Amino acid sequence: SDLHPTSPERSVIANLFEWRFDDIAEECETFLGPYGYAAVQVSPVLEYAVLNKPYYEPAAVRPWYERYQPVSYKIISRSGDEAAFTNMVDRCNKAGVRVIVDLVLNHMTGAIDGVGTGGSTFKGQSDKSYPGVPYDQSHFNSKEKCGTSDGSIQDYNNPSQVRNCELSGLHDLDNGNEHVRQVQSDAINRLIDIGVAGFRMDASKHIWPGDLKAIFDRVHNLNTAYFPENSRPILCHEVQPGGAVTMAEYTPLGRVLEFNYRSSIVDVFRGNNGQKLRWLKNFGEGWNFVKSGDAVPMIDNHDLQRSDVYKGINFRSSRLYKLATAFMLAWPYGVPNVMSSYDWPTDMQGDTDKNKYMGPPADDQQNIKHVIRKSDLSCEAPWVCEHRFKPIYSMVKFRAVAGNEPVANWWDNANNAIAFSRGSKAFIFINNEPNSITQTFQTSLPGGTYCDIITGDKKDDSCTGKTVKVDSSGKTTLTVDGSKDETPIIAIHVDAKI
Ligand code: LAG
Ligand code: CA
Repeated sequence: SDLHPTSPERSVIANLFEWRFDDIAEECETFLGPYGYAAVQVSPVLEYAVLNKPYYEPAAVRPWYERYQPVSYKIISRSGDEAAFTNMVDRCNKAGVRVIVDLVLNHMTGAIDGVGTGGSTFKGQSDKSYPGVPYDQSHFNSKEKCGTSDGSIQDYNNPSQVRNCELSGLHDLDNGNEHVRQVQSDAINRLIDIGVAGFRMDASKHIWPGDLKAIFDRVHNLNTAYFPENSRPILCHEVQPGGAVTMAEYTPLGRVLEFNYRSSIVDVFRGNNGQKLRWLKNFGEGWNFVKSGDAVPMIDNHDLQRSDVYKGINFRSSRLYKLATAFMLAWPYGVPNVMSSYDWPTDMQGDTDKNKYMGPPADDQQNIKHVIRKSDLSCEAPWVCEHRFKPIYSMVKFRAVAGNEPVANWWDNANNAIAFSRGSKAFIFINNEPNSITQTFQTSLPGGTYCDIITGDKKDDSCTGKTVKVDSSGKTTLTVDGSKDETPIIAIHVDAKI
């Protein structure tokens, strides 16, 4: 994929939400690289407000969302300082894993005064003053320019409000201002020169596409210590659905996170409104999603796992999460983003989790705790490490082996069981029915014995899980029990032939 031009078979992003830089570096070397991930997404790295007290909660725990309130463009965060960041980027690149940084250009803090993670003071309440950049009032969109009574976005059908007014009370930068463009492109260039490959563009919907273009027109090519000459950064724009602003306005500027893909996957796998897996046959552009080459599909992200705690599909519904992610990874569409989370104790009041603000696992000084990896490859709670779930990392490999091969041999039971091949390289059978199904399939794979990558690994000439026999005509008979199997999938590929 274009995500990884030098190893195009790699096409999956692991989103290590709130991880420390030193842990990410180790993860690149010991897991993401060896298991074939293309890139790691890193939480915002530029200085942001230290929020000691979440708005309704006197607890000492710092909320994750402070990272979305920038204070300056120095590289310093709860994940580590500039030296730790630079070290991580170097080690990840050398492990073949590209680094994508979550980048907040739309706004600074809300209406508070305080200190940032790097010690920069700021005044967002009395004034709009961020001396660490520096920014003053003149660099922000005024209430007059925004045009609403309180300066916040009130009408999502009005594109000017969406771009020029405040999102959740966060002071809205004028990205058309020359100084703003200059300091933002300078900050991006520092990240690029360190060796970053691209950005998850926070709140792109709230920035005029022309301003984003002007800023990125000033941005360097990627660092040639790691990337081919003339490589440009990959951008993954966040354009949430709803209102007048569309994803299509941003696809000329890079990829977009496909929110419609995600909501459709949730409906299909949860069976909402009678939806069925068999409808996935033409999933992707056939469902009016953006073009595959413009898309970053996902099942979950840090916002959705908090807003749709039990309605969405995430680690709290881990069986469904594995099924849906396995489908996403098997299906040739876009460059998928796999969320990797930490757990927190939810406190549901109706559909709302009162504890959704809770930041990452931290010690008494609020330093983020290290991730502890166990010998079975899982992580010690509360780190969840979805990207290390067996079916998920196995399907990352499946996707790499399948390469650009098209979907073939589609089969469905007219309901919630499906199967398909990727050319003659790989084959998957997913049974999301509450019962067992035995079926003979054409796989188009060469005859032989294969290791089912969901339950096992190929070790020398044997398999630690189920084996699958494919006859000389490419046929195989498989049983998957949707009521019993831990992950009701069988998946095989030519690299797992024994
Ligand atoms: C995003 N994408 O467009 C992020 O994915 C999302 O996580 C960010 O919101 C949002 N845009 C702004 O970058 C998060 C929290 C908000 C939080 C905000 C800033 O979901 O709840 O707002 O980050 O920290 C918080 C309070 C608000 C308050 C605001 C300003 O929750 O109640 O109005 O701060 O003080
Ligand atoms: Ca804006």
